Parts: sequence; structure tokens; C-alpha cells
Amino acid sequence: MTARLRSVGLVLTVLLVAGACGSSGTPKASSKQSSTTRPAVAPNTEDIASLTPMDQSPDQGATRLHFKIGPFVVEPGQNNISTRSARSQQPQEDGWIVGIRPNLEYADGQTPGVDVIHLHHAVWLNLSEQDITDPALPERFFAVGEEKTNLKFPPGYGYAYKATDRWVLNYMIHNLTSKRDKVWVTYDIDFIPATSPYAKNIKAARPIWMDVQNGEVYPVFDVLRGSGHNGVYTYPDDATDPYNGGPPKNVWTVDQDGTLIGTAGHVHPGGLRDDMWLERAGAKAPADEAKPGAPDTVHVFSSVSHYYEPAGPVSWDVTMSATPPDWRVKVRKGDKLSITASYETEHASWYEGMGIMVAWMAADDSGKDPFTTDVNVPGILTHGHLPENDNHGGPPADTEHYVDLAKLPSKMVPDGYVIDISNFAYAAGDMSIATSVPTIKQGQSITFNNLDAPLDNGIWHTITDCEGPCDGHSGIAYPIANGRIIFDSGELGEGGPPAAGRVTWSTPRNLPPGTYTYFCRIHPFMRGAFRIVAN
Ligand SMILES: [Cu+2]
Repeated sequence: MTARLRSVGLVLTVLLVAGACGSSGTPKASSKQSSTTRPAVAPNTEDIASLTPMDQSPDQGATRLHFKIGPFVVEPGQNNISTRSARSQQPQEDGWIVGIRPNLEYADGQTPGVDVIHLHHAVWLNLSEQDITDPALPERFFAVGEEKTNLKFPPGYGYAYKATDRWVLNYMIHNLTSKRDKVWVTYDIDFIPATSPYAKNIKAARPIWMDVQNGEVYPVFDVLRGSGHNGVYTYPDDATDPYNGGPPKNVWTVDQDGTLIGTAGHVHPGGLRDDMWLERAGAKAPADEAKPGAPDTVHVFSSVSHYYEPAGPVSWDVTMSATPPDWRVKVRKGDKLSITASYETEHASWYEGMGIMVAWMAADDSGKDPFTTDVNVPGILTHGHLPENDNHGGPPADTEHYVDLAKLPSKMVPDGYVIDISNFAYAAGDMSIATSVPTIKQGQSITFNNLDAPLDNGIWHTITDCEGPCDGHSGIAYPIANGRIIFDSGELGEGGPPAAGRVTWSTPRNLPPGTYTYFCRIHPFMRGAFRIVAN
């Protein structure tokens, strides 16, 4: 089955269940009508939202605990990675965690628009345990980005929790605007105390953090428009020397016999799916589930991104599919578990993309052998369209803020001309203020220099191609890196990842004549253009 067919199948599956269950405790996620004026998202999303596993009542014996970490003061334009102790925001007694639902909130409980402030990622780490797939790290047991995947264990399983565990939150909160703000990271935990009679029936599961760039501080890769095959680029399989000659980072050798009981994937906008594979020496996968070119490697699950975004797979208006509650995959010590992440390459380039799947593994023997049973079944969507994704942006032109720079006159500047970036504006050719377009001759170059606090906690800007006139309204789906010629500066800054480690970028000298419109990937309201004329 193709990914697209399967995602349609998922919607139908969920709807059928909706008919049977009706809706329960309706979340904020589904309580607000979409205010977008663009074509409506799939009409059934309200029903899907009410089916979010964590929106149902907690399992028998479980209590839903609410936690919040903050406030986080989000500086203008902020996009840095940091950590904060979560010690005060943990369950107070030993027990089992059987579900987690994360969010980002203002003081009043509202969730910021994803076009205003977004949770690039948050990772919950347990300092009291060692990570299984990267023992140099504390145990990574939960993570979330703007896809806001909920975690819900299959009945009978949980994550063993001790009140003495020390948690820390690794977070990247991205302020897309030039205004300071304040937010909290919140999370609901479904918890069964160890003293509960229900605790006796719970079996322990361990988090197996799978990541195509496992161990990296900032585990990302770039996907260029037009790369890959038939509009899809799969990392690391389609990359040239993805790990610089070193061992693959997307593989984990299974450390003991056991059973995988669940997983879900994480991608960024442009992402189509994460796939999980299992290699067993000497085994033979069924032809339709074998990894191409690897007959001893079987496909165990595809976590598919389902976009509610009307413009297609280009924004955070998305949910990922997770394994159904009865998914059980038997694994043996020495098997090689791996994942791949696939992104679309027809609409745009996608910079700093991720591919992560956290799988949960129990020590029992309840799994099915994936080499003899088809375990790669359709998943379930973890939530519906969320109201914080209502501002999609895009054409028509936002004439209040922008002009079509292609229509403005050229202003010749010398080779090596420097355009400073300060206070969220490009000093020459900024779409909001320019009356002319800085212009060089073919073969020459312009250098951009970020003066906006490029150090720690800095304001990091990019110069990234977008198709002209690139003057539509800013939103979660616009602009995107869809220029006819690809260029990107990286994040100009020196505060460590995700910054590029430099504050300048020069335009390539091999660009053909034309007007090149660009935007800042970090602050999409920032737009500009430069021009190249023939000698
Ligand atoms: Cu910027």
C-alpha cells in the first residue's frame, strides 16, 4: 500500500471508531471552529480530534496529573536550544506512566498560534537512567514538536517511574516575531501509583530512542527541492555519505530478546513519514515488506504524517500516525533496528529536518515474528486539526507590509557589497521598506551580515530563496523555500546549534541574471530581494 492510500485508510479507520464511541471529554484542540478563510481542512477533523487517545478518560486505575514548566521568557526572535530542571513537575510517588500529552501555553491557558511562537521541540530526559540507544546521554523517554503527538501505552504496559527520578527538559521554543513573550510547557501524565491494585498488572517498557542522527545535539539534515526519487527524499538512504564515513546513526543493535509494543514518528514540515525496519541475519522478509535491496530486513511500521494543511505537506498542521494498541513485534538480541525519514521535494526545500521514532520495548515474549507475520499495519492518528494552526498564510499579496520587489528599480552596488541585518530588517532590499533593489553584475557577490545579537540566545536570521513575488501573508504554510534557484545561508549566528557558527553569508557567484526574492526561515515576515544583471 502506498503511503498516501494508507493515510486515507487511517482517517476512515478512525472515523469508524468515532461512530462507535461517540465523543468524550472534548479537548480544547477541537473546541474552536477554524477561522481560516481558505478552503476548510478535512471536514471530519473534529471527530478525529475527539478520538485522541489521551482525550479519552484515563485507563482504569490511572489518574491524570497536570504539570507545567515555566514561565519561559521567549526573547524577540528567539530560536535557541536550552534545558531546565523538571524536578518540581513530576509525580510525587513511585508508579507507572501510561500516557503523556504535551502542550505549550500562555498564562491564561491559551495555546499560541504556531505562526507566533512554536515549540520546535521538547525532550524529557531522566537523569537517573542511562539512555539505551546512546548510553552517553540520560534516558530520553518522551519528545514532542509541533505535531504534538500524544503518547498512550497499550493496556497492561507502562514506563516505570520512581519519585527519586530527576527529570530535565531540553527545549527549543521559537519566537517567530520580534516581540518578547512568556509561555509554559505543559503536560498531562496518566499515572498509576505503585500502591494501586492496578499496578500489579502493568509490565515495564523501556524507551528506545531511534533517530536518523542519533546522538547529535541538533539531530537534523537538509532536504533540497528536487532531490531524491519521484519527489521524495529518504534519509539516510538517499544521502551521499550521511555519516561522514562513520557508523550509521539510525541503527540500534537490539540488546536482549523482547517485544516492541508501540511507536510513533516525528518529522518537520515537508516530512511524509518515518519508517522502522528490523534486520535479522539469515532471515528472509516477505517480498512486499522487505527493504529494497535488503532481503533480511523487514518493514515493521510506517508512521505517516497526515496533513490537515490545505496547501499540502508544508506546515505544522499535521498529525502523525502511531501504532495501534495491539501492535506487538518480537525482536531478538542481535537484530538491527533502524529508521528512515522521508520528505517531499516537489514543493520546497526543507532545512533542518528531523526523523525520530521513540519505540517502547518490553522484556516479554508476546510479540509476533515480523518475518512471518505482517506487523506493518495501518496506524492511528494521534489528534485532529489544532486551532493554533489556523493561520495558514499565503497569497493574495499582503500589500500593507510588502511590495513586489521585481517591479522596483535597480540600485547598482559594488562587488562584495555588505547588507547588514538588524532589528529584523535587511538594510537594503527589504520588502517592507525598500524603494530599490540592490543589484550586482553577474559573477559578483553580496554579503549579508547579521548584527542582531548573534551570540547565545541570539536572533538568528537566514537568507533563503522563495518564489517571487513572495509577498503573501505570513503564516504556517507561507513562505516556503520554493525559489526557482536554491540558496540558503543557514542560521547566521554563533550561539551553538542550530546557528551556523558564522554571522555572514555571501551570495553564490554563479547565479544567473534575475531578481532573487528571499525570506528568513526563522522570522518569515522578513523578506527581501537582490538582483543580478548580465555583464
Ligand atoms: Cu530572521
